[in-house]
Amino acid sequence: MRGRVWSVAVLLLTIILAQPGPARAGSNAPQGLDCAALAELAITDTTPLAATAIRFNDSNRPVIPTPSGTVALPDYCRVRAAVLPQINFELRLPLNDWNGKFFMAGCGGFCGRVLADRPGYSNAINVALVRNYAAVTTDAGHWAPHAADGVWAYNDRSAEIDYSYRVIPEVARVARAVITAFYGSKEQHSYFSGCSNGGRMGALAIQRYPDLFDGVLVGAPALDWRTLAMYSSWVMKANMDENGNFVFDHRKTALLARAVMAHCDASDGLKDGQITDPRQCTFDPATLQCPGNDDGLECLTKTEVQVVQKWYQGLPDTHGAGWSYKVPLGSESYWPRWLTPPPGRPGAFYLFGDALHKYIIHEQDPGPGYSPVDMDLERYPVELDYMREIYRADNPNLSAFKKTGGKAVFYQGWSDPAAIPEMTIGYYEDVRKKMGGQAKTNEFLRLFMIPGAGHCWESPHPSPDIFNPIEVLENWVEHGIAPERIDARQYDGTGGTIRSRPLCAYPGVAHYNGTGSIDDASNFSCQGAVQGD
Ligand SMILES: [Ca+2]
Repeated sequence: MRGRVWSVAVLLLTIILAQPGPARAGSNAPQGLDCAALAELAITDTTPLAATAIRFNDSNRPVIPTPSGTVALPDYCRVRAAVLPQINFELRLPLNDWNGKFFMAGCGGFCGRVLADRPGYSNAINVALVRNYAAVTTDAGHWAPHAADGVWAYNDRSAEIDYSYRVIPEVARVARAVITAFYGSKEQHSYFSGCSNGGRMGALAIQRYPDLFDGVLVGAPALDWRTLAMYSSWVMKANMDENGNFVFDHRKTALLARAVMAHCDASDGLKDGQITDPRQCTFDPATLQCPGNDDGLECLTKTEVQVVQKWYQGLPDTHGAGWSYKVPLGSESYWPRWLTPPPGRPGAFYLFGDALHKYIIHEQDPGPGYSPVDMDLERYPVELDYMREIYRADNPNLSAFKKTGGKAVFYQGWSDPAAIPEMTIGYYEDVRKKMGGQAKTNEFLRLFMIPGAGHCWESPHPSPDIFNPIEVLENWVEHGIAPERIDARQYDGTGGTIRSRPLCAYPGVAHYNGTGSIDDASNFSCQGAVQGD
């Protein structure tokens, strides 16, 4: 139903090879090639495919955790290949009961691995496969030992372009060709889903390739790698002493988290261990300062107070470029992983920032001898403009996507110290302005802010954040049910629900109706949504 490029070679081979095969079990069986025969497909700019039928029995069938509980993985045809020059992907095609739909996953961080199975990770595709999607995931054009590695991009413009955007239409093109060859028909609906860099890919998909997908899920998007490079430099410098050592003791994050929650919890009108919108609260860490020159785990030193004050105040806009991104209040419990690592550990955000600065965000990469702390934040970083244009996914003009009937659901944790909430909200505000106001934006794009949630796959968080985004998007695309609120749950670790709470289409927020349990979403309504413009 969408415009797409078809390889003549595929169609010819499909006609030649699509002899009637042995009857397959199950309903809605594929009408095209056998799985193994997919290896013979010739597709433009694609290395030969490897195709294997993966069948399970009752004793070895994997069970996949999903937001709706655990579900058994269906038998599938596994297709692996590379689009030239080296974009690797894995496509999984249900052997029976294909739902007639196509799902593509984006990849997190700087990608570099094909991670079809990793539970909860946005690169993984089993969450779609168990819904009988034909589902594909990719490494975005390079191999890397981990998602924070950037060496692959060292003065390699081709790899950088593949990683940024070329991967999206190319993998979709080849996956669609294989799907059509296998099932004997095109898909009826198509979806893209990603978080972090995968969210950036989703945003880029609706900006650059508006007719590629019917529905797109965009989680905590890394919309602008230049801003995140500057932000990483700034949070790192703010936390360093003159000898280059980190100042803030990671063991004090719990103390700080408790103090912020105690101070800000009621700012939303409900003392419930959640901060609905951190912008409604200000907190001065000096209230935790140790007396005199004391130090101890139950108070902050003067220099630690200064670090946290800088982080909460935000990256100074010393050059008029409009950056004032802050480390969000309420994100403290995630800091040891991202910003305040234990001794000997680098901190995930510093790892990403380091690779960004060395290999990814400069037109001429400075390489391994450079560090984020070498960046001069007092002047406009003209040297980052060139690569910014290659990576950025912040174009608010979504007219073409809206015109095709496409739908997009954005989601973002309010306590995400990596993909900063204000960057996502800032982009949403730009879209709302460009697209003619709230009502017109609501017709095709909605943003859901998640109180208490950190970055993407760190879920579950200690707050109601469990929902099934695919289901939300399916309902909108296929049944015209636009999401006004999403009732999210918080699990107790054994499958039971501790509490539920609505997530509201931004700028709406969950408001307690005044009666009944505050742990039950049905006692809340979404309020504060802007009407009209
Ligand atoms: Ca509260």
